[in-house]
This record gives sequence, structure tokens and C-alpha cells, in this order.
Amino acid sequence: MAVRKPKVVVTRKLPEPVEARMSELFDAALNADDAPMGRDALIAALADADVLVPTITDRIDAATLAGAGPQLRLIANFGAGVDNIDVAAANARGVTVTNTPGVLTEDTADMTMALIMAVARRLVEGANVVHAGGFAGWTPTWMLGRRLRGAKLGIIGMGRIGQALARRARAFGLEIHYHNRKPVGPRIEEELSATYWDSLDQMLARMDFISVNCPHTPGTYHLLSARRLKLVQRHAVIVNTARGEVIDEASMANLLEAGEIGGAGLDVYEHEPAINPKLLKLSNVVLLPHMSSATVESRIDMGEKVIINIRTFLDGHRPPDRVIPSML
Ligand code: 8YV
Repeated sequence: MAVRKPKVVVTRKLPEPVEARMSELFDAALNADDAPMGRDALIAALADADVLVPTITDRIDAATLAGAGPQLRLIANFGAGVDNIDVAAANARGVTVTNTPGVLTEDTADMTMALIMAVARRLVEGANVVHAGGFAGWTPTWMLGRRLRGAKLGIIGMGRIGQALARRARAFGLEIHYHNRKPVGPRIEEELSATYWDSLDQMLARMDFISVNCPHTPGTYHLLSARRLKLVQRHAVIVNTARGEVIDEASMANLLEAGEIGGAGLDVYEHEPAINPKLLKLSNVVLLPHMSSATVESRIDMGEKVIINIRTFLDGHRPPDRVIPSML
């Protein structure tokens, strides 16, 4: 008798090798035209699927989950951050949630470093001048940026990505400071020559560069609040490759516009894909379209992790990347 393959609904188009393998292993419903699923389509998918593979563009809240059928057992998120999913509500319905940590660490840290450099050295401003035909020749005092060597970098969230950023930043001569729920331990602190700040306020007031590398959770929403953003030095640069919701974007835009914060390099936004219109007008910001983990290698590795999580779970074992709400 033929064994029924599990129905796996994938909400967005994934790299070809990932989709090919999923189609071999599962009864996979793929999204060939890559249109984001609306709420109704998501509810229909949850009513039908054994496993859902969503991404950041799918909001799976308690109300959406209420329409899930009894066959739904796993949500295998294609992404490390799970702030798009109400994990507690899923677990309460007996649905396990997994994610894809680790495989996008290095690419995200690369892009964070690139944003630090791009803002400090006015990379996009300079390139735009050349493209617009405005390069009239070298002058000693034009397009001056700020030196990285010797500057202080404050990393908010010293997990995998924060540590990978610290390694890169050390090579550029930046002094490493960090704020985290708890210190990372003496061995890592020593390797990174990193200084722990229990007080985020104290750290913010002393840094030249500030990088957000913590997940978005109820506890980190607007961690960089209007009050805290006012503590930042006038010349300091804020970089965010984590989640927009961690910063009060409207307050940050106002302070950047007023010249009370030196610059910003942003890959993520509070109301993505919408961006505060004030930010679009500023020359001291570099804005990217949520692309820090966008490499061919990372996307294939993310797909591989999703498949491993599904297979392990369906074989009756604990999937390697199960998300535990208390860890968020
Ligand atoms: C992913 C990300 O591309 O994995 C994450 O948490 O922020 C991104 O880099 C996206 O989330 C995929 O769902």
C-alpha cells in the first residue's frame, strides 16, 4: 500500500534545489509565482497542511492559527527570526515551531560590517556623485568620513551574529563593547576583547557605532526608545540588520534629521516594507531592502535546515531547531 506523503505548504518561492528536494520528499505545494500569501490563503493552507513552511512575510498570529486543521503539526519557518509567528499559540495547539539559525550568521555579519563602513566612509554618497556625473576632481576637504580604527562599537545582542560582527570589527581596529541579557562568558570576552555593559543607557552614551543584533521579542520592542536614542552621541552611527521593531523608527528619523545622531545604516524597518519617508530624504543614512542574509549559499542552507527539521520531526524525533518560547 502506498504511504501518503506529508502535505508541506511552502508560502514563498525557494531556491530551485530546495524546492526539487522538497518535491521528492513531500507532497509539496510550492508557490511558483512567489506572490505573498494573503491572510485567507494562509488560513486555507493551515487548514490543509501537515507542515507549513512560512517566511517573514507571513504573519501567523493566534487568530490565523485558530483556523488550523488538526492535521497541522509543524511550522518550519524559513528564517532565523520567528517574530512573525505566535509560537506560544502554536504550541498551545500542539504545533511545533522550528527556525533556521546559524546558517545566515556570517552573511548577516558581513553586511552589518559593510553598513558600518558604508555610513562611516560615505560610500553610497560618493558612488551617487560619480554616477550623476558630479565628480569634478579630488579636493583635500571633500567627502570626508570618519576613521574606524580606534572607534568604539557597541553591539546590542551578543548572540551568534553579534559575535561574528565583533570578530570582523576587531580586524578593523574597532573597540568592542556589548550589551546582552547576560555576559557571554570569559573565554569569548577575552577572544573578542569585549567589554560588557549591564546598563544599555551607559553604553549608548559612549559609543561611536551602535549595532542592533538582538531578536525582536516583546522584551526588545523599542529597546532603542525615544528616551534612549537621545542618549546617543551626536556623531554616532546606528546600524540595524536585526529587526526594525527594536528601534523607535520615527524618533530615530527625527533625531537623524535634526543632526542629533550622526548617521544610520538600516537593512530592516519597523513597518516593513514601508520606510519612514524622512529617512529616504537623508544623505547620512544607507538604506537596504532587508538583504543581509541574501546570498545563494545562505538561502540554500536555510532550505536544507528546513528539510532536516521536517524530516527529523516526521520521523518522531525532536527537530534540531525547535523554538522554545521561554528562550525568546
Ligand atoms: C530572512 C531574517 O531572509 O532569518 C531571518 O530572521 O531576517 C532574514 O534574513 C527572512 O527572515 C526569511 O524569512
